[in-house]
Amino acid sequence: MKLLPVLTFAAFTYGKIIYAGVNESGGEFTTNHIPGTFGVDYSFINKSTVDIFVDQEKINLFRVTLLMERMCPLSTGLGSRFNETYFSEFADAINHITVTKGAYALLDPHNYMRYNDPSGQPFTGSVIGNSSDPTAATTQQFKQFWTELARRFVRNPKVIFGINNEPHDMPTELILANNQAAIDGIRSTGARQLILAPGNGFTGGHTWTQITGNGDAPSSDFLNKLRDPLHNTGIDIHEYLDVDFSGQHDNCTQPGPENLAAVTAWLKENNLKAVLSEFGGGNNDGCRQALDDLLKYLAANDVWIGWTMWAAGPIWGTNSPCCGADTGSLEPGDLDVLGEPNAFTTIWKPTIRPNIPVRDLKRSGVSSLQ
Ligand SMILES: *[C@@H]1O[C@H](CO)[C@@H](O)[C@H](O)[C@H]1NC(C)=O
Ligand SMILES: *[C@@H]1O[C@H](CO)[C@@H](O)[C@H](O)[C@H]1NC(C)=O
Ligand SMILES: *[C@@H]1O[C@H](CO)[C@@H](O)[C@H](O)[C@H]1NC(C)=O
Ligand SMILES: *[C@@H]1O[C@H](CO)[C@@H](O)[C@H](O)[C@H]1NC(C)=O
Ligand SMILES: CC(=O)N[C@H]1CO[C@H](CO)[C@@H](O)[C@@H]1O
Repeated sequence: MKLLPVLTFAAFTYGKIIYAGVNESGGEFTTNHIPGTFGVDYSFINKSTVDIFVDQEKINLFRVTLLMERMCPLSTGLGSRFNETYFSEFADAINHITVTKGAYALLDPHNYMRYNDPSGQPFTGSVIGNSSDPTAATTQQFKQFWTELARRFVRNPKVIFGINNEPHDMPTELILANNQAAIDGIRSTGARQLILAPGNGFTGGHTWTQITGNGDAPSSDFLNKLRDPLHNTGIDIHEYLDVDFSGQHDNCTQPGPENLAAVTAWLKENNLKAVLSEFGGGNNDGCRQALDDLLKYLAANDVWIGWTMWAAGPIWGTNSPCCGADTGSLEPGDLDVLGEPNAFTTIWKPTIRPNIPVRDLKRSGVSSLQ
């Protein structure tokens, strides 16, 4: 992909990142203890943290994780019957972000498009819609789940519906079918908000146009076939910068811009937009440079409308959500495992903060692609 050096009409929309923020991870923690105890096994946000990010960092988007086995207990299965306790804890977090603070919240069922055994995520649990697996939740049940979740937020313009976190190792046709069912369910409620749809291969940007898993078709073959009557659905992409794209190594050896070139071209060809809803890098100069390159690339290509970095969250403690022990989380005030300042100080402040387009960010109105 080459940027045209000439001034065209497109040049005026150059750099239109309208969402910037952080993952709030915790609602999905301790997957071997379901339902678990709020505040111990899982928790959604620390409200003070959200306040810091909105008031001081001026971001406008939080991606908030939930676990579908907690929202829909196994005893009643995936669908429209919610655990009202878990829902109210989740809704309290979403309302703090959206109503109290006026930011946008990306609802993220953190389930890898699987349901019934999250204990060994990302690999356990039946693939949703696997008709050869009698214990699998059906695509129809997934639609009922999304219909119910959307119904409960239909009057909140500041939510964004993230269909699911990181599908992988399943037929790409089935990801399309499950995504379409979710879109149909959401729109059946009258909800008009932005929807983000994931692809295969952990929704990785670098493999978007390639076969992943054991011969699963490229996401690019199918994800351009989604139908949304409101034309308010975008693509949800993840991209880490370490050797195997896992976000588990200290060093950034993957060039973000080159690795995203093919998906960027595909988005342009198909007139689609995308949000990079997970990315990260470690606490070293190489990663700080690589992260800066990545965010500048997103800003320079107007098919990218937003990003959320992985991850803040109230119960990471000294753990590193990403990229080496000395990285730590993005939760302000927490330390890393060495007792040193975490990524909020060492990575966010020097590298991410200067890339937040504070004046361009969307602050009001129904979540949308522009
Ligand atoms: C929430 O964040 C604030 C500000 O960083 C901190 O003082 C407080 O201890 C945190 N609360 C919990 C329960 O982690
Ligand atoms: C609902 O969630 C609460 C809070 O996690 C939990 O205590 C309760 O056992 C759950 N109920 C069911 C049926 O899973
Ligand atoms: C679907 O279920 C069958 C039977 O359990 C299993 O062999 C197959 O691997 C499953 N497919 C996927 C994509 O998980
Ligand atoms: C990471 O990069 C540093 C600095 O270039 C280097 O010294 C170190 O060996 C690298 N670590 C790994 C695991 O490659
Ligand atoms: C790269 C990274 O940190 N990924 C994490 C995403 O979040 C889940 C838990 O929700 C972790 O298991 C992953 O390691």
